[in-house]
Amino acid sequence: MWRKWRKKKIVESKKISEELDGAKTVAIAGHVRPDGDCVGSCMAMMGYLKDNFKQLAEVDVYLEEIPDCFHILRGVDQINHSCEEEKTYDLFIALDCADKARLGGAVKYFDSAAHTLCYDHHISNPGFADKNYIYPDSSSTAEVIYHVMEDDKITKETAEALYTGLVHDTGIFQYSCTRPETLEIAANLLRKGIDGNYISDTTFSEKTYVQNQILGRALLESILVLDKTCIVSGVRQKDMGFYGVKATDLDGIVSQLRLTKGVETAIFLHELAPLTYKVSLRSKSYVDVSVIAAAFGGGGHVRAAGCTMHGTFHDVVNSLTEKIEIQMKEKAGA
Ligand SMILES: [Mn+2]
Repeated sequence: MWRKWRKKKIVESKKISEELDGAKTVAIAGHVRPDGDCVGSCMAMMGYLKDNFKQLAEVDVYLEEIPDCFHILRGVDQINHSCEEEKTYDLFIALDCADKARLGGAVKYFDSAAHTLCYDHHISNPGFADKNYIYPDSSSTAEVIYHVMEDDKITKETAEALYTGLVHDTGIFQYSCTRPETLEIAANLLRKGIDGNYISDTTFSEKTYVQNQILGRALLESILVLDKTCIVSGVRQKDMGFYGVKATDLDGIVSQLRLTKGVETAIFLHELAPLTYKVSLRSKSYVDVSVIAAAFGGGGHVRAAGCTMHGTFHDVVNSLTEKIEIQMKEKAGA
């Protein structure tokens, strides 16, 4: 079933107005540890539905705690961070979520909803909803859902949320997932009168003092392996305690590592617990890190992916570099 949906071109996906199908109550949720695309897409969808479909009695968003920088977006104060309440919805919309388990606590509303929809751009998404619109070539879920909205019904506030999603998943339109369509959408959103620079600076570029400190520490302690084509660094729990940083303060470190000249792949390990690491992987031009992350139970995109691994720092790095080396040898032999 999902394959049929997946094959559809984005221009052929129905507008969201046609998907509501008499629904009166809608729940929207993204993935655990929400990022800019996840928060932006959820806020944009909520805003668009509330602004244009007065017949909807309830439009509720469920997300875990969000980073402070996203508090500039309209509607974030209405996000439900708890999934305690027993409610059933006519329609559940999953956004930017590659698998059902990553919905976190909101999965119970997904399971009990009369109908479910999924909009996403993760290549690893198996299509877990009744209807799935998954476009791995899209830069972001914000890009996917822009196409199911009517441009003239997008308010300035919804445009700000969509733009945030684009900015975060493209690294301010720098990553290779940025395509002509992405910039066309960004242009349309800027025409709504939004302040694109302000959104990029406050939600993406700016770092707190401790974020810069931990970034500096990670860069200082990085090592080059695989004939200097792979850069590796990590942050241990005791370092996080020393600098007083949270997990979200580590966002962006792996991207900075990736920018090292001569490097194809960047590996960043965040120690979650003794012998347990959250692994972030990035590549520049040919290593498919989504395959490597998937081999260790994770997922993501061709140039950006992640997983959780167990073992010592060196064991984890060795397991990862072994897989990277296989791909590099294949490339060299090709
Ligand atoms: Mn995304």
